[in-house]
Amino acid sequence: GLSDTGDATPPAAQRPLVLGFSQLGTESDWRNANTRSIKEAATEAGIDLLFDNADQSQQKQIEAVRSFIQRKVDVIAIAPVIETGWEPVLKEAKDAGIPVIISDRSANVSDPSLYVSFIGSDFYEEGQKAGKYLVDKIRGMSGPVGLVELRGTEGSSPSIERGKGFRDQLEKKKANVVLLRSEAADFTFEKGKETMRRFLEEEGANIKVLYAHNDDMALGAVEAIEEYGLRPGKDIIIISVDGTKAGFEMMAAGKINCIVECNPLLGPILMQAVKELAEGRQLPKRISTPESVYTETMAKDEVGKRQY
Ligand code: GYE
Repeated sequence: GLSDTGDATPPAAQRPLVLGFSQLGTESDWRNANTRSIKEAATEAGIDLLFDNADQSQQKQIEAVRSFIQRKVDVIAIAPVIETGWEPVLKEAKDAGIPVIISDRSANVSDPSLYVSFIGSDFYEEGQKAGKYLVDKIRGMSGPVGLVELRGTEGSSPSIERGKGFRDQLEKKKANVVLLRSEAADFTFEKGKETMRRFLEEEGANIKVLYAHNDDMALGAVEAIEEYGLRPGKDIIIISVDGTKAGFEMMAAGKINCIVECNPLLGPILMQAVKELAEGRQLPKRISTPESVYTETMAKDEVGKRQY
């Protein structure tokens, strides 16, 4: 009830928690599913969400975090567009006594006390899974098999790690491949299409495999391949990452051969973490979500079950 001291401010436990979330952009279906998941989970958990979309700009993300600090939110969460450059603003949050959760993409910091937990996927493992599929798929093909790669945003942890895990796996298995072209296409459909069109103009039918760091770029590339007069999924093996509904539909149509899943539905885990922090509990430094690999033969059964 109301205190007789005349102080109208309710005790902390009765106030809704306030979470400031800096989202990096709207580049892909994965991202939009991630945003939806966070907004829905906040509503469901009764957490006040201050949501800021930074349009791929780290500077805007830093400004958003500063405004969250000024507004004295309870917890800050950041999905970092690129890996580096976060130390100063994380230090500002720490000095203000506000815990920071890194979500989705990782941030490279030398002082691990600058954030409480990283909630997101193991992108290196995703790259390894993609490499493993490729090695099995090209077994028996006469080589060297021509490969092209559409990388994600330059400097982003998923692009760096998906590239590394993939390369390490190919090397380990001594895969008989030759990397013809590799370019950043920013995780977008348009850039994926445009870049694949250029790859085809330059390398033509030498291209036997495409590894795309996400579904949106793979879907753009499918269009470019068809316009060029080749058959995606047949003339060119396509391996992608994410597992969006649109990606699965393309795989069910036989135009994508393999999708390594990356789960964007991080909202409920994030809200749980925010609540636990508010209760003074310690979070594990690393929280990851279970993920699978899907191939053509499974696509038809799975496509109807996709939530994003
Ligand atoms: O794979 C891609 C998105 O950071 C894991 O970003 C995320 C990646 C995702 O644009 O589609």
